[in-house]
Amino acid sequence: MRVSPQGGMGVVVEGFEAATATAEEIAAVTAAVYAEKIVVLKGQELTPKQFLALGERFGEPVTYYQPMYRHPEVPEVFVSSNVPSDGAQVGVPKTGKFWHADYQFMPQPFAITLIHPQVLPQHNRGTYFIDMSKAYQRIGAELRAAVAGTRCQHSARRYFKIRPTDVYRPLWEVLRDVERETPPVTWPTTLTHPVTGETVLYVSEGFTCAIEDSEGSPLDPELIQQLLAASGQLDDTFEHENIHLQTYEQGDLLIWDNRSLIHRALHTTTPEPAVSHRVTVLDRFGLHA
Ligand code: 7UC
Ligand code: FE
Repeated sequence: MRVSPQGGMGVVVEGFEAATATAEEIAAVTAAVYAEKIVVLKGQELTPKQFLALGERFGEPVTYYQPMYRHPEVPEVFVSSNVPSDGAQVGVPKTGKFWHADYQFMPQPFAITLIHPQVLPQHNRGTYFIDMSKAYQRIGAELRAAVAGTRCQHSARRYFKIRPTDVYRPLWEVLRDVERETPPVTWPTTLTHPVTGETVLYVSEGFTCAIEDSEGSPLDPELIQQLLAASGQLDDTFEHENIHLQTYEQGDLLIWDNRSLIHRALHTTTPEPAVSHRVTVLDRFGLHA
């Protein structure tokens, strides 16, 4: 197993064999996920079952709460796909096209996300990332002071995808069900990462819906906009210094630290097929120290 830095953020691992990886190799990859935030395992060719088995070595896999995203044979595998199989849609097309951390709106956000693209379009498929611990260092002393002791609320409501079973339902009922099933969760605006000890600005354009002071009184939502702008999330040119674009080659398997990083999918706009599989795991720590 050879580990080398890639440009910008993260490391590339060559010679990793998922089926025979030793405990020492898994520990080294896990340590790299926390320290370097992104690990790209090259040359992987894993069935959904093998992919899940690899995920299990990094933590406890969590099955996505909405059935429409689940792989028909291996429900722990989340499928992003625009390719029908035997005429039926499998998974959901164009997922995650907004800045977020996975399950940020849930009581137990994932520690680590693994993505294994299956069918890669020729053009414009990738994932943008922002390291929110680096972003926190760069937002400036004034904003750091403004968020000290505050907490944010996060909700799935803005990017909740209409399900096939929602067709012809009144929108208010769908919205009511979203609030019942996934009521907003509250996290400190800055988290202490339980492994690295870094301070992470835990705010995203996709899910963060309110900010409050230490007593729970609402603060001006403009503060959220300032945090989004200062961290690079409102830059629609994607040229902000905080933004890292990760592109994929066939056989890449990406593992990232879902506490430190927010991400945003870059989906091809060409009519080409695109499929990727995802496994998400909890580790033995909470979201924050
Ligand atoms: O369809 C999607 O973009 C899924 C998104 C709302 N959630 C991803 C997650 O794991 O939090
Ligand atoms: Fe995501």
